[in-house]
Amino acid sequence: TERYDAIVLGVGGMGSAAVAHLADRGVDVLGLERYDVPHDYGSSHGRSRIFRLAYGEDPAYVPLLRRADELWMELEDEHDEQLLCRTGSIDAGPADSDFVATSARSCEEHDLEHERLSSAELSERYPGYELPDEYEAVFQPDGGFLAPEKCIVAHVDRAHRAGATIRARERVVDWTPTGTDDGVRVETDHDAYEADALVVTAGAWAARFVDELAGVLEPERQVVTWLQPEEPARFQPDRFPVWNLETPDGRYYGFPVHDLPGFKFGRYHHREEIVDPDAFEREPTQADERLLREFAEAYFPAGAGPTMRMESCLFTNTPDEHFVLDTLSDHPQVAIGAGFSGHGFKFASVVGEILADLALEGETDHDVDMFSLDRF
Ligand code: PYC
Repeated sequence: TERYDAIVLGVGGMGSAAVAHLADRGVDVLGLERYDVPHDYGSSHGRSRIFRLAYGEDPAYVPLLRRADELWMELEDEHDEQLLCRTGSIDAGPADSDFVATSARSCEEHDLEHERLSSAELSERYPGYELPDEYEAVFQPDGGFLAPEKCIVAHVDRAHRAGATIRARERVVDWTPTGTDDGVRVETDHDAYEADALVVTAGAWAARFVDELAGVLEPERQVVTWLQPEEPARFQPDRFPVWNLETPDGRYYGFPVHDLPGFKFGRYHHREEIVDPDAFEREPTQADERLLREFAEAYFPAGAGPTMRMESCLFTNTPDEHFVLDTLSDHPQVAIGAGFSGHGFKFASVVGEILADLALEGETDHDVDMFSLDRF
């Protein structure tokens, strides 16, 4: 049986960062991935993920976002390829929008540069936006989008350079503790391994490996579309900040044209379909397309040209939509990064750092109290 200091179960957005941080600290680490590295079956594909510091979910995320930003910049410098494109970020909605108010509060409490714009001011500056007159926006200049597949490749490169072993197309069947607070044995469909510590970053599959997450995590089907704008110049990265938009019909989000034809957007919690990650309708349907097109025609009419592409992916939601970053109370040699609830990718760089802390020290200097497993 091969022996390692640490094993990381799942090498997607979060797992690749955890493997890189562990390897960088001189740890002999094995990363196990059931699919390819990177792959399209989970939550880290689709060419773009929003990065934003003004945080409408909760201002408590801002310190983690600042550290995530620093770590993305370090990774980008050493990888020599752009990972984060800074377009600025917009959070917009009706004047009574909680999301916009919390986004503004996160800027004020954490001293982030920002501007409040009326709908008319927003359209004048960024003409792709044609929101209702009474809508209001928060603009924060440091936001933008990450290229998720490139981020995974960059973390994997860093991990390899630091001596990590990563095996793709090897499915973990089960793990067992070998001691109360030290040691694990991991069985795969190819082999068995032992290690001092285990990090579980299995995305929508996490509850299969951690009983404490069963009944907490809900995998959800998500669909995004790319429409070819009628006015392409308005949807380029230098003229079209990434956005989250609260409407009476839910929250939507989107990106400028990047890497593929069309401008990409989706509805947060799309059609609210809780699914089995191994058995769901991956292929987008006409009903998916209708929902998204109706939105674009109402709020981004200059963007609502022909469909170029659609894709599905998975969210893994917790009941409060905050993450799980913790060790298991019965087995502190096991660290968990799970339940990112559709807004996690931007944090992957700092999540890797936190999971390495938890796996090696059992604790972290980052404030992760709100992500504890025992809150459920
Ligand atoms: O974090 O902005 C975000 C986001 C939008 C859709 C999913 N996540």
